[in-house]
Amino acid sequence: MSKIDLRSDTITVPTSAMRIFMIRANVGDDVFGEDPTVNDLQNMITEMLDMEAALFVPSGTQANQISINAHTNPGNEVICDYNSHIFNYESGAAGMLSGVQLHPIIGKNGHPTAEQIIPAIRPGDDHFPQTKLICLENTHNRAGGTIFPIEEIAKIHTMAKEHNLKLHLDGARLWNAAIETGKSLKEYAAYFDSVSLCFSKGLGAPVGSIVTGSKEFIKRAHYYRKAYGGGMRQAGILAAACIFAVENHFERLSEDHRNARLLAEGLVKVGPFKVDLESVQTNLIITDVEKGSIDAFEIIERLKENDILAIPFGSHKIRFVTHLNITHQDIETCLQVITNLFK
Ligand code: TLP
Repeated sequence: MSKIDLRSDTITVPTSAMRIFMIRANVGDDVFGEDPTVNDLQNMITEMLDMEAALFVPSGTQANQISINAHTNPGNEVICDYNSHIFNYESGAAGMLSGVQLHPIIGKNGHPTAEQIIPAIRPGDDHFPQTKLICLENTHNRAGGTIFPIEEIAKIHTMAKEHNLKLHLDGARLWNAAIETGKSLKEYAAYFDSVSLCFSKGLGAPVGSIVTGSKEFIKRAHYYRKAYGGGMRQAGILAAACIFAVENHFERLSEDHRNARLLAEGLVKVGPFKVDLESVQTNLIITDVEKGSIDAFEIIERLKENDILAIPFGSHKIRFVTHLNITHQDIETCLQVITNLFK
Protein backbone atom coordinates (compact mmCIF):
# COMPACT_ATOMS: atom_id res chain seq x y z
CA MET A 1 0.00 0.00 0.00
CA SER A 2 1.36 3.45 -0.79
CA LYS A 3 1.50 5.86 2.12
CA ILE A 4 -1.47 8.02 3.05
CA ASP A 5 0.30 11.20 4.03
CA LEU A 6 -1.89 13.37 6.24
CA ARG A 7 0.94 15.31 7.87
CA SER A 8 0.34 18.56 5.99
CA ASP A 9 -1.09 20.04 2.82
CA THR A 10 2.46 21.28 2.16
CA ILE A 11 3.44 17.78 1.01
CA THR A 12 1.38 17.95 -2.21
CA VAL A 13 3.41 17.44 -5.37
CA PRO A 14 2.79 19.24 -8.67
CA THR A 15 0.50 17.37 -11.05
CA SER A 16 1.63 16.54 -14.60
CA ALA A 17 -0.65 19.27 -15.98
CA MET A 18 0.92 21.80 -13.60
CA ARG A 19 4.44 20.74 -14.64
CA ILE A 20 3.58 21.19 -18.33
CA PHE A 21 2.17 24.65 -17.58
CA MET A 22 5.41 25.51 -15.73
CA ILE A 23 7.63 24.48 -18.64
CA ARG A 24 5.81 26.88 -20.95
CA ALA A 25 6.15 29.92 -18.69
CA ASN A 26 7.72 33.08 -20.10
CA VAL A 27 10.42 34.25 -17.74
CA GLY A 28 12.67 37.24 -17.05
CA ASP A 29 14.65 38.67 -14.16
CA ASP A 30 12.13 39.27 -11.40
CA VAL A 31 14.52 41.28 -9.23
CA PHE A 32 14.32 43.85 -12.05
CA GLY A 33 10.53 43.35 -12.13
CA GLU A 34 10.90 41.84 -15.61
CA ASP A 35 9.44 38.38 -15.21
CA PRO A 36 6.16 38.45 -17.17
CA THR A 37 4.69 35.40 -15.41
CA VAL A 38 5.49 36.72 -11.93
CA ASN A 39 3.91 40.02 -12.99
CA ASP A 40 0.83 38.14 -14.26
CA LEU A 41 0.49 36.32 -10.93
CA GLN A 42 0.92 39.54 -8.94
CA ASN A 43 -1.70 41.29 -11.11
CA MET A 44 -4.08 38.36 -10.81
CA ILE A 45 -3.89 38.34 -7.00
CA THR A 46 -4.02 42.15 -6.76
CA GLU A 47 -7.30 41.96 -8.64
CA MET A 48 -8.69 38.98 -6.72
CA LEU A 49 -8.08 40.71 -3.39
CA ASP A 50 -8.77 44.22 -4.67
CA MET A 51 -5.52 45.46 -3.11
CA GLU A 52 -3.22 48.01 -4.75
CA ALA A 53 -0.19 45.76 -5.24
CA ALA A 54 1.30 42.31 -4.61
CA LEU A 55 4.74 40.74 -4.27
CA PHE A 56 5.65 37.11 -5.00
CA VAL A 57 7.85 35.58 -2.29
CA PRO A 58 9.31 32.11 -1.67
CA SER A 59 7.38 31.14 1.47
CA GLY A 60 4.54 31.92 3.83
CA THR A 61 7.03 32.60 6.60
CA GLN A 62 8.82 35.18 4.49
CA ALA A 63 5.49 36.75 3.47
CA ASN A 64 4.56 37.24 7.13
CA GLN A 65 7.99 38.40 8.23
CA ILE A 66 8.39 40.91 5.41
CA SER A 67 4.95 42.27 6.32
CA ILE A 68 5.86 42.62 10.00
CA ASN A 69 9.06 44.45 9.11
CA ALA A 70 7.36 46.74 6.60
CA HIS A 71 4.69 47.76 9.16
CA THR A 72 6.91 48.32 12.22
CA ASN A 73 10.06 49.81 13.70
CA PRO A 74 12.47 48.02 16.08
CA GLY A 75 11.12 48.14 19.63
CA ASN A 76 7.45 48.09 18.54
CA GLU A 77 5.00 45.50 19.74
CA VAL A 78 2.85 43.23 17.58
CA ILE A 79 -0.33 41.64 18.95
CA CYS A 80 -1.09 38.12 17.75
CA ASP A 81 -2.85 34.97 18.91
CA TYR A 82 -0.95 32.72 21.32
CA ASN A 83 -1.33 29.76 18.95
CA SER A 84 -0.58 31.70 15.76
CA HIS A 85 1.97 30.52 13.22
CA ILE A 86 3.83 33.81 13.58
CA PHE A 87 4.31 33.23 17.32
CA ASN A 88 4.99 29.48 17.23
CA TYR A 89 6.50 28.37 13.93
CA GLU A 90 8.53 31.19 12.42
CA SER A 91 11.77 30.53 14.27
CA GLY A 92 11.59 33.68 16.37
CA ALA A 93 12.01 35.71 13.18
CA ALA A 94 9.96 38.73 14.27
CA GLY A 95 12.43 39.44 17.09
CA MET A 96 15.45 38.45 15.07
CA LEU A 97 14.71 40.31 11.84
CA SER A 98 12.31 43.14 12.71
CA GLY A 99 13.44 43.75 16.31
CA VAL A 100 9.83 43.70 17.50
CA GLN A 101 8.25 42.04 20.49
CA LEU A 102 5.25 39.77 20.04
CA HIS A 103 2.37 40.15 22.48
CA PRO A 104 0.35 36.93 22.30
CA ILE A 105 -3.21 36.65 23.59
CA ILE A 106 -5.35 33.54 23.75
CA GLY A 107 -8.24 33.72 21.30
CA LYS A 108 -11.14 31.26 21.07
CA ASN A 109 -10.36 28.81 18.27
CA GLY A 110 -7.28 30.91 17.53
CA HIS A 111 -9.35 34.03 16.94
CA PRO A 112 -9.01 36.86 19.47
CA THR A 113 -11.90 39.31 19.71
CA ALA A 114 -11.66 43.10 19.58
CA GLU A 115 -12.56 43.16 23.32
CA GLN A 116 -9.62 40.87 24.07
CA ILE A 117 -7.21 42.90 21.99
CA ILE A 118 -8.04 46.35 23.41
CA PRO A 119 -6.45 45.77 26.88
CA ALA A 120 -3.30 44.46 25.16
CA ILE A 121 -2.75 47.78 23.38
CA ARG A 122 -0.04 49.68 25.25
CA PRO A 123 -0.65 53.15 26.64
CA GLY A 124 1.38 55.99 25.11
CA ASP A 125 3.90 56.07 27.95
CA ASP A 126 7.65 55.75 27.41
CA HIS A 127 7.87 52.78 29.78
CA PHE A 128 6.07 50.63 27.24
CA PRO A 129 6.77 49.39 23.75
CA GLN A 130 4.56 51.06 21.15
CA THR A 131 1.85 48.78 19.79
CA LYS A 132 1.95 49.05 15.99
CA LEU A 133 0.42 45.98 14.41
CA ILE A 134 -2.17 43.25 14.94
CA CYS A 135 -1.75 39.94 13.12
CA LEU A 136 -4.67 37.55 12.59
CA GLU A 137 -4.65 34.07 11.03
CA ASN A 138 -7.41 32.68 8.78
CA THR A 139 -7.87 29.76 8.66
CA HIS A 140 -6.11 29.02 11.92
CA ASN A 141 -3.57 26.22 11.81
CA ARG A 142 -3.07 25.17 15.45
CA ALA A 143 -6.76 25.59 16.20
CA GLY A 144 -7.53 23.01 13.49
CA GLY A 145 -8.37 25.04 10.38
CA THR A 146 -10.99 27.24 12.06
CA ILE A 147 -12.47 30.13 10.10
CA PHE A 148 -12.26 33.63 11.56
CA PRO A 149 -15.84 35.00 11.71
CA ILE A 150 -15.90 37.96 9.31
CA GLU A 151 -18.12 40.01 11.66
CA GLU A 152 -15.38 39.84 14.30
CA ILE A 153 -12.72 40.77 11.74
CA ALA A 154 -14.81 43.85 10.89
CA LYS A 155 -14.92 44.83 14.59
CA ILE A 156 -11.16 44.37 14.95
CA HIS A 157 -10.64 46.47 11.83
CA THR A 158 -12.71 49.36 13.24
CA MET A 159 -10.96 49.13 16.60
CA ALA A 160 -7.51 48.98 14.94
CA LYS A 161 -8.22 52.14 12.95
CA GLU A 162 -9.41 53.93 16.11
CA HIS A 163 -6.07 53.08 17.74
CA ASN A 164 -4.04 53.86 14.64
CA LEU A 165 -2.82 50.25 14.34
CA LYS A 166 -2.04 48.27 11.20
CA LEU A 167 -3.75 44.95 10.58
CA HIS A 168 -2.04 42.01 8.85
CA LEU A 169 -3.63 38.72 7.87
CA ASP A 170 -1.67 35.48 7.71
CA GLY A 171 -3.91 34.07 5.01
CA ALA A 172 -1.80 31.03 4.18
CA ARG A 173 -5.12 29.13 4.01
CA LEU A 174 -7.51 32.02 3.35
CA TRP A 175 -8.42 30.05 0.21
CA ASN A 176 -10.04 27.40 2.40
CA ALA A 177 -11.99 29.98 4.41
CA ALA A 178 -13.28 31.60 1.21
CA ILE A 179 -14.42 28.32 -0.34
CA GLU A 180 -16.10 27.15 2.84
CA THR A 181 -17.97 30.39 3.61
CA GLY A 182 -18.71 31.41 0.01
CA LYS A 183 -17.19 34.81 0.78
CA SER A 184 -14.69 36.16 -1.71
CA LEU A 185 -11.02 36.76 -0.95
CA LYS A 186 -11.83 40.42 -1.59
CA GLU A 187 -14.42 40.52 1.19
CA TYR A 188 -11.84 39.31 3.69
CA ALA A 189 -8.97 41.42 2.33
CA ALA A 190 -11.02 44.63 2.61
CA TYR A 191 -10.36 44.73 6.37
CA PHE A 192 -6.56 44.42 6.23
CA ASP A 193 -3.56 46.61 5.47
CA SER A 194 -1.71 43.54 4.25
CA VAL A 195 -2.60 39.94 3.46
CA SER A 196 -0.27 37.03 2.83
CA LEU A 197 -1.44 33.96 0.89
CA CYS A 198 0.26 30.62 0.19
CA PHE A 199 0.09 28.64 -3.03
CA SER A 200 2.04 25.68 -1.69
CA LYS A 201 -0.54 24.39 0.81
CA GLY A 202 -3.94 23.12 -0.33
CA LEU A 203 -3.56 24.66 -3.79
CA GLY A 204 -0.72 22.27 -4.52
CA ALA A 205 1.98 24.50 -6.04
CA PRO A 206 5.53 23.35 -5.22
CA VAL A 207 6.72 26.76 -3.95
CA GLY A 208 5.37 30.25 -3.47
CA SER A 209 3.47 32.77 -1.41
CA ILE A 210 2.41 36.34 -1.99
CA VAL A 211 2.05 39.53 0.03
CA THR A 212 -0.53 42.15 -0.87
CA GLY A 213 -1.16 45.69 0.36
CA SER A 214 -0.88 49.33 -0.69
CA LYS A 215 1.69 50.36 -3.31
CA GLU A 216 3.74 52.08 -0.66
CA PHE A 217 3.68 48.97 1.59
CA ILE A 218 4.71 46.69 -1.28
CA LYS A 219 7.60 49.03 -2.10
CA ARG A 220 8.91 48.53 1.44
CA ALA A 221 8.17 44.80 1.27
CA HIS A 222 10.22 44.62 -1.95
CA TYR A 223 13.21 46.03 -0.08
CA TYR A 224 12.84 43.49 2.76
CA ARG A 225 12.36 40.62 0.32
CA LYS A 226 15.76 41.48 -1.17
CA ALA A 227 17.33 41.87 2.27
CA TYR A 228 15.97 38.48 3.38
CA GLY A 229 17.45 36.80 0.31
CA GLY A 230 14.06 36.28 -1.30
CA GLY A 231 14.80 38.06 -4.58
CA MET A 232 14.45 35.27 -7.12
CA ARG A 233 15.45 35.67 -10.73
CA GLN A 234 13.57 33.67 -13.42
CA ALA A 235 10.85 32.91 -10.90
CA GLY A 236 8.13 32.78 -13.57
CA ILE A 237 8.54 29.05 -13.73
CA LEU A 238 7.31 28.93 -10.11
CA ALA A 239 4.73 31.68 -10.53
CA ALA A 240 3.24 29.64 -13.40
CA ALA A 241 2.60 26.78 -10.98
CA CYS A 242 0.84 29.23 -8.66
CA ILE A 243 -1.36 30.59 -11.46
CA PHE A 244 -2.23 27.03 -12.44
CA ALA A 245 -2.97 26.20 -8.80
CA VAL A 246 -5.39 29.10 -8.38
CA GLU A 247 -7.14 28.39 -11.67
CA ASN A 248 -7.47 24.64 -11.16
CA HIS A 249 -7.23 23.77 -7.49
CA PHE A 250 -9.04 26.57 -5.65
CA GLU A 251 -12.64 25.44 -6.18
CA ARG A 252 -11.83 21.82 -5.37
CA LEU A 253 -10.75 22.65 -1.79
CA SER A 254 -14.32 21.83 -0.71
CA GLU A 255 -13.47 18.19 -1.51
CA ASP A 256 -10.66 18.35 1.08
CA HIS A 257 -13.11 19.80 3.58
CA ARG A 258 -15.57 16.94 2.96
CA ASN A 259 -12.76 14.42 3.42
CA ALA A 260 -11.67 16.08 6.67
CA ARG A 261 -15.21 15.91 8.03
CA LEU A 262 -15.50 12.25 7.07
CA LEU A 263 -12.24 11.49 8.83
CA ALA A 264 -13.16 13.51 11.94
CA GLU A 265 -16.57 11.86 12.23
CA GLY A 266 -14.91 8.45 11.94
CA LEU A 267 -12.17 9.28 14.45
CA VAL A 268 -14.56 10.26 17.25
CA LYS A 269 -15.97 6.74 17.17
CA VAL A 270 -12.59 5.11 17.78
CA GLY A 271 -10.64 4.46 20.98
CA PRO A 272 -8.30 7.22 22.13
CA PHE A 273 -9.35 10.02 19.76
CA LYS A 274 -11.36 13.04 20.84
CA VAL A 275 -12.29 15.61 18.22
CA ASP A 276 -14.26 18.79 18.70
CA LEU A 277 -16.34 18.40 15.55
CA GLU A 278 -17.34 22.06 15.67
CA SER A 279 -13.72 23.03 15.14
CA VAL A 280 -13.43 20.90 11.99
CA GLN A 281 -14.39 23.59 9.51
CA THR A 282 -11.92 23.12 6.66
CA ASN A 283 -9.09 20.67 5.89
CA LEU A 284 -7.33 20.34 9.25
CA ILE A 285 -8.23 18.10 12.16
CA ILE A 286 -6.66 18.32 15.59
CA THR A 287 -7.49 15.29 17.71
CA ASP A 288 -6.90 15.17 21.42
CA VAL A 289 -5.56 11.87 22.61
CA GLU A 290 -7.33 10.85 25.78
CA LYS A 291 -5.10 11.16 28.83
CA GLY A 292 -4.29 7.80 30.37
CA SER A 293 -4.24 6.03 27.01
CA ILE A 294 -1.16 5.74 24.79
CA ASP A 295 0.35 9.08 23.85
CA ALA A 296 0.37 10.87 20.49
CA PHE A 297 3.91 9.77 19.61
CA GLU A 298 3.07 6.10 20.05
CA ILE A 299 -0.15 6.40 18.06
CA ILE A 300 1.78 8.09 15.28
CA GLU A 301 4.36 5.28 15.28
CA ARG A 302 1.62 2.65 15.02
CA LEU A 303 -0.07 4.55 12.21
CA LYS A 304 3.27 4.86 10.42
CA GLU A 305 3.81 1.09 10.59
CA ASN A 306 0.51 0.91 8.70
CA ASP A 307 1.47 3.51 6.09
CA ILE A 308 -0.56 6.37 7.54
CA LEU A 309 1.32 9.55 8.37
CA ALA A 310 0.19 12.30 10.74
CA ILE A 311 2.07 14.73 12.97
CA PRO A 312 2.05 15.24 16.73
CA PHE A 313 1.09 18.63 18.18
CA GLY A 314 2.59 17.88 21.59
CA SER A 315 2.22 14.58 23.44
CA HIS A 316 -1.59 14.55 23.48
CA LYS A 317 -2.62 16.04 20.17
CA ILE A 318 -2.34 14.79 16.61
CA ARG A 319 -2.94 16.77 13.44
CA PHE A 320 -4.38 15.22 10.28
CA VAL A 321 -4.57 17.30 7.08
CA THR A 322 -6.51 16.47 3.92
CA HIS A 323 -5.30 17.81 0.56
CA LEU A 324 -5.00 17.43 -3.19
CA ASN A 325 -3.20 14.09 -2.99
CA ILE A 326 -5.74 12.49 -0.62
CA THR A 327 -8.83 10.81 -2.03
CA HIS A 328 -12.14 9.81 -0.48
CA GLN A 329 -10.93 6.20 -0.73
CA ASP A 330 -7.77 7.10 1.22
CA ILE A 331 -9.94 8.35 4.06
CA GLU A 332 -12.02 5.16 4.03
CA THR A 333 -8.82 3.11 4.13
CA CYS A 334 -7.38 5.26 6.88
CA LEU A 335 -10.51 4.85 9.03
CA GLN A 336 -10.48 1.11 8.48
CA VAL A 337 -6.85 0.87 9.62
CA ILE A 338 -7.46 3.14 12.63
CA THR A 339 -10.54 1.16 13.66
CA ASN A 340 -8.62 -2.11 13.47
CA LEU A 341 -5.71 -0.70 15.45
CA PHE A 342 -7.48 1.21 18.22
CA LYS A 343 -11.05 0.00 18.67
N1 TLP B 1 2.53 25.74 8.20
C1 TLP B 1 3.15 24.44 8.17
C2 TLP B 1 4.12 24.29 9.34
O1 TLP B 1 4.96 25.37 9.39
C3 TLP B 1 3.45 24.15 10.66
C4 TLP B 1 2.09 23.37 8.18
O2 TLP B 1 2.43 22.20 7.96
O3 TLP B 1 0.90 23.69 8.41
N2 TLP B 1 1.09 30.53 8.06
C5 TLP B 1 0.40 29.43 8.37
C6 TLP B 1 -0.95 29.55 8.96
C7 TLP B 1 0.95 28.16 8.11
O4 TLP B 1 0.26 27.07 8.44
C8 TLP B 1 2.23 28.07 7.53
C9 TLP B 1 2.87 26.72 7.27
C10 TLP B 1 2.90 29.26 7.23
C11 TLP B 1 2.30 30.48 7.51
C12 TLP B 1 4.30 29.27 6.66
O5 TLP B 1 4.38 28.82 5.37
P1 TLP B 1 5.77 28.29 4.77
O6 TLP B 1 5.91 26.89 5.23
O7 TLP B 1 5.59 28.45 3.31
O8 TLP B 1 6.85 29.17 5.30
